[in-house]
Amino acid sequence: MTGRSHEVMERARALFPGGVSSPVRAFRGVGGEPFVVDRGAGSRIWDVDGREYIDYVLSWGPLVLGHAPPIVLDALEQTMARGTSFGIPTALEVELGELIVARMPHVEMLRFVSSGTEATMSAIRVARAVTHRDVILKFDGCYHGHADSFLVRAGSGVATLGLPNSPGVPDALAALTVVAPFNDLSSTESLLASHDVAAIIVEPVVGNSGFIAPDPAFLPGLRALADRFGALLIFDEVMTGFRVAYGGARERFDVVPDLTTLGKVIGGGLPVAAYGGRRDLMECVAPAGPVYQAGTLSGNPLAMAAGIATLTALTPALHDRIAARTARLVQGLRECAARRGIPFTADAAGSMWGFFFRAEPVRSFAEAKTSDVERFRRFFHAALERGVYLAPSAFEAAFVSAAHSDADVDETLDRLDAALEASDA
Ligand code: KE4
Repeated sequence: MTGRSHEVMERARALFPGGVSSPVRAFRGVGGEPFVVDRGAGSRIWDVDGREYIDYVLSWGPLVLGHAPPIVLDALEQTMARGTSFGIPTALEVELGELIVARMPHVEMLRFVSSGTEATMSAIRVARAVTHRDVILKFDGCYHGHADSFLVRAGSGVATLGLPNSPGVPDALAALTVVAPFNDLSSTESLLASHDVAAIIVEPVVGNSGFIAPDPAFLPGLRALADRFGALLIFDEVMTGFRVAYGGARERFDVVPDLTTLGKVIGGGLPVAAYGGRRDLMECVAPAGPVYQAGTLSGNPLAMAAGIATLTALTPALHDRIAARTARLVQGLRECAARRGIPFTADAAGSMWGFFFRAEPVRSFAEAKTSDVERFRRFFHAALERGVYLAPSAFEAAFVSAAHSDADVDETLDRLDAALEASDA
């Protein structure tokens, strides 16, 4: 990057590790220097040098209505005039909680927190407390935030940076996390038979190894195995919630987890996440029960207002419209790659999608890693040069918003077709 973006990043690198507030933003997975964003509106973002992009990262998932939707801005304006934080119960928390439970009735009770990491770390604390077991079972390439127990063969930025685990996580703690390949029920069963597992935690559709869909038998199989071995089943829906279906993965796959974690969309771009599920489990959380978890800004009124506005606007009809556009984009990309004879596989679930430069479909992180990551890097930059912003990593999912029009999809397909040609070896 040149111009003002470069100037700002020079200063940022002196202030922040890698010049960023979160590792995946640093373009380490694709090379080069990130642009500095100036503003967003609808499906578009502009960098500080005035370049415009059609955005398919959407703040890594939260912006299901697109950038700066008027309904959210109005809600924020009205709310902030009454104060920005209280640390006292507000009716806004109840309103957002009721909107979530109405769409996800298996979430009988929930607690708001401020990040997906807080949600997942709290969910496994509940699971360990109620089962009196310590071991957590996760899947290779899944990312559940940066709490110590999850930084074991994780996806997202951990995979992007090639960090198999993270220094600073005590071996004794890492040993309490066992890892199976996604879509592999046999390995999962073996681990459950040889460890007292408190909980299985899974991204029902993996968005942190690139996009990987579950085999039809996988999630029902996890439910049956969890029941058989006395472990809880946790759906980490921080990314899939309100994206893979109007009611999330539980609705799409008809499998009911014991606990669910949410984030991203439920805050509409402000810091909101939540964990919840069976009432008997959640009533173990302080102050109702002994499992302690707390947060100064949990249930923050501004964040609640943004979430209420977002979920209120996201009707079943709007969800279906975004999902249809996502499917058209993915099919169009498949056709572009096929016309050019490029090994390419792409998939979508609702408004979440992804692709790999590999001929065969991807069913696990190990398979994702055999895709042509170098080709992805060239394609990413060719797309960026043509005004399409994709996730700067081969191991991330992409998203579509209500603000992406049919014309945006047509324009995107033209630009990405040109990027495929330009990025040919
Ligand atoms: P946060 O702590 O970043 O709010 O949420 C952690 C998390 C938990 N579970 C799932 C399934 C997630 O996808 C995430 C966070 N996702 C990444 C991107 N894949 C956030 C982007 C980043 O790390 O900067």
